[in-house]
Amino acid sequence: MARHLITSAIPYINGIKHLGNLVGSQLPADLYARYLRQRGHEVLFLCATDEHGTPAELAAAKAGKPVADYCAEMHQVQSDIADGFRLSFDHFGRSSSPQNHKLTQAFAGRLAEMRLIREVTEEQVYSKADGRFLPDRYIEGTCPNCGFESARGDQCDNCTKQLDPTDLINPHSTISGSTELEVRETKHLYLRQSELKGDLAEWIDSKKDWPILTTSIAKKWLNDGDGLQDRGITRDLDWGIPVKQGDQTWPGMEGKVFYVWFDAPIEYIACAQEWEDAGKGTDWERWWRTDKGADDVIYTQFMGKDNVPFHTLSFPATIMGTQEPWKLVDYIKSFNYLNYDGGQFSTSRGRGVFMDQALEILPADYWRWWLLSHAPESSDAEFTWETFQTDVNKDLADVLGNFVSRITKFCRSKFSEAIPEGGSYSAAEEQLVADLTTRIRAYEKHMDAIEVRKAATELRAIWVLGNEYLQANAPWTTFKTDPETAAMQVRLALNLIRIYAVLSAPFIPDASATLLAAMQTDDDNWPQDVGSALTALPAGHAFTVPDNLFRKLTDEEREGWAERFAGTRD
Ligand code: B3M
Ligand code: ZN
Repeated sequence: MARHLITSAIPYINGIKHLGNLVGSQLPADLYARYLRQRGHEVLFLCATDEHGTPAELAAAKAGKPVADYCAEMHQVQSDIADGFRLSFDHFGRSSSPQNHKLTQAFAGRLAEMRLIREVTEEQVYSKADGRFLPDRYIEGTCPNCGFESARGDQCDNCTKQLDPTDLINPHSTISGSTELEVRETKHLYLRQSELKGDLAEWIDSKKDWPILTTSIAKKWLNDGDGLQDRGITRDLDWGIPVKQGDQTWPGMEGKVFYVWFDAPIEYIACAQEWEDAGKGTDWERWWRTDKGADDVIYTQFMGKDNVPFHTLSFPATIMGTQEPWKLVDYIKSFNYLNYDGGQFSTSRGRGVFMDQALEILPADYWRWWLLSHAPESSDAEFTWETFQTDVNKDLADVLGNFVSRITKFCRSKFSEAIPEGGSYSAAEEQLVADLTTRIRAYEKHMDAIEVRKAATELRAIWVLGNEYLQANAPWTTFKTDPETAAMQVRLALNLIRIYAVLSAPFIPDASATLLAAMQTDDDNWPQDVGSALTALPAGHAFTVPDNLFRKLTDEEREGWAERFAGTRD
């Protein structure tokens, strides 16, 4: 058994995330965490809200609230929605926590000690109309790299290039829209990450098993020439982690805060401290310090592709630069984008389905199944209401749901609400055991490798095996001439429900719990040996017929939803 540290990219505090965000980090991370726990591993699964920087300030201003209040409220909102989607974080922290303040300041202090921080008098864009500097998202313009017209001051969303506000062509203030901008001097701290280029290149090169999406983005910016240029880690903003060391000021840095992308990944570490301080666990350093036992931790990060440069270059540079025994990530699972009905999900335009709205219209499992089985791994994927309706109806209602309802109802009507005795297996059952074994081993292999779509395909095929078995062996027909054999077939199929509940739990945890409850068992042991797993529920074991597991989505619903989510969010 191993110890697995899992983190999902921490969502910005500035509003409720859409389904594209969800499937790009939190949801697959949850799938993996649930699976590893089921397989008996020790798991620490952490996520948090990313509360600093311009996204937080801008959203709070729009909501007309003090930014601290806004963040506290939105943290609760995001936390409740995460619960709604059954995201099984061991802790859902906050990057604005006192733990992260202290740790971020300590990292900066240590990096300065290692001579990896330099002070730079730099030119920043100042807006006269707004009476302030315009860092990061306070400014937008055309990307000098790809020509995208809405590139932000810190990164282009289209080509993922990290930018400085002064790089933008035809920039404007996102506060006032003003284009009356001028360049003024201000002093900032820079992380000398270029010094670490050799170490980073060697480290990334050693990661032969990483997804190509991850390494290609990392290498692109590593070798791009300016991809690894020294970057400012401080900002002229009010809200954030003050640039100082505890009570001590950092000369020349009065009134400045750390850049959100400096403190956000450090929150992965601080979150473990928060987890311990909240009384949910002990010894957080055992997960994060290689001198305190974390050398045998396997650390996996989940994120969308736009976050890859920060996790393959900037954050590792922060960690390596300290020359302290912090745990580095072992595997980075990154995702492409999920598009929405012929375009992009858009938070600013309210286009697409947002997490709260999704839960208003359907329970979590419907979304979890569809999103995970369409995870944008090898390329971008697209959500359409047609495919959502078709796939959910087919996979969940026709295949899994139908199997369960057919066999439980049949048993109730012809035998009783208890597992019947029946005779011994014939060739068809032996074949089914063999087929299930092959497919379950393949499912495990894909889950171990975090091949989300392949795992979903295999799970669906495992469900199909049960239906095909019932179809071919038709206990309802057998029953007329050979009730003994029919009883054996039913016993096997009812046991298969328990196995389905166990295997499906990482994808559809609520349905899984419903099935175990219906089968009146808390035996959630993984089917290591399929033959014996099919005897877990003995003859005479009582069960109940579960309510309809999944309902079918109607054409009227589909049309209504397509219309409702086409435009701006209400
Ligand atoms: N908050 C960006 C995002 O939500 C950012 C991730 C931080 S991970 C340390 O996509
Ligand atoms: Zn670009």
